[in-house]
Amino acid sequence: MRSPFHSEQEAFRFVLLLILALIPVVLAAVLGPTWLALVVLAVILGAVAARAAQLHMRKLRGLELPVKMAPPHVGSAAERRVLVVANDTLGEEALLSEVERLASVPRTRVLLLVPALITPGARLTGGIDGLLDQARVRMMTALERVGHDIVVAGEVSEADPLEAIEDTFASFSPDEVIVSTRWERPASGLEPRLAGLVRERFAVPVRHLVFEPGSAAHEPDRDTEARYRHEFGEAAARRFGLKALAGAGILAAVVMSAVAMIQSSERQEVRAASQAAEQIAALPPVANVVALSVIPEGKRGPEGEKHDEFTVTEFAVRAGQPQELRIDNTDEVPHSITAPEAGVNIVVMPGIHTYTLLVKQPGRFLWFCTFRCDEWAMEHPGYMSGYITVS
Ligand SMILES: [Cu+2]
Repeated sequence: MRSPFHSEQEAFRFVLLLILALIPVVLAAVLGPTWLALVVLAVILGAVAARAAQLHMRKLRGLELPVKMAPPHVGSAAERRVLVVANDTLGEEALLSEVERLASVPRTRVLLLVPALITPGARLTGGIDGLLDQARVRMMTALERVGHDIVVAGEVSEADPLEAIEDTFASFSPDEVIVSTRWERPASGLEPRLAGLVRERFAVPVRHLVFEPGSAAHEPDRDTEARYRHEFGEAAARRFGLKALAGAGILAAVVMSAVAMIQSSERQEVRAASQAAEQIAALPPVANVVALSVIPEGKRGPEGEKHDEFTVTEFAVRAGQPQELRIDNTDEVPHSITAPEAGVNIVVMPGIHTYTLLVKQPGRFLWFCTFRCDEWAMEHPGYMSGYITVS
């Protein structure tokens, strides 16, 4: 795997940009809802992908001119090294005799490079072995036919043709490159524009030889070369552009469905909350008025003696909502409903009167009568004591 960066500085700049790009995502995640962070992340990823795609399409269209590589001459001054790049044209008699002719020149070494032309699909599905074998068979057949083992060597590469050529510049240092293709690119074969790409990248003479079945070598003129470059570059850029568009569409769909899911789950939470509120609202309303009596010696205690009582000692009210109590105090003296923690102190005068019970905070509060009446009853809920439950 080649490093995508050309220098340390470039890698550093990439890391810096990555951190800068993540800041808005983190901010959105901290300050806003989850979907916002997702949208920000998607926008940033989209921008990065769009820029990368733009650069890649420039490269495919050939607008990006790489720095030319000029390999040093290797071997004695008189030695000449020729790199022949071919794949689908290897069976052509005209190409083989051309290789033979080159190899017959004294002090000339020929390297036959056969890129296996592995498609991205084959790389993904692991079907590269078949393509490698095919390239190897073509190479072996050609070498056998040429026969000069001493001066002609062969090499099969599974890398992209241009990268494979670059690799041989490091190992073989050719003084000249010959790229052999057909006039039109077959389904699996070298692209005719490869010669132009090699010429652009490497500062050595590059010959483009075109072989068609049964005919001699042809060299396309400048106009044809330019057409190759344009047609294939445009076609590749268009294909890549379509794929990038499809990818962007898929990404957008994924993000949108994720946002929709998050929003709908948030909506469900809101709905659940409002349903709970409705359920509370739908509870039977607390009676407008609670009627009760105070009866001296009205209720027998567990020990058998009669005690003073409130006929209702459990009060359920809503926080902040006043509750009317209609109390018939049949005693001759006042009693009280006193709950200090709830801030309640209702003095219940003899006779029938209406009082208001109001508690602001929720909780369960003990109340008792503060008038000295029946001391036992004052300490026992259900008699002169009880609870106010506030919801
Ligand atoms: Cu009392």
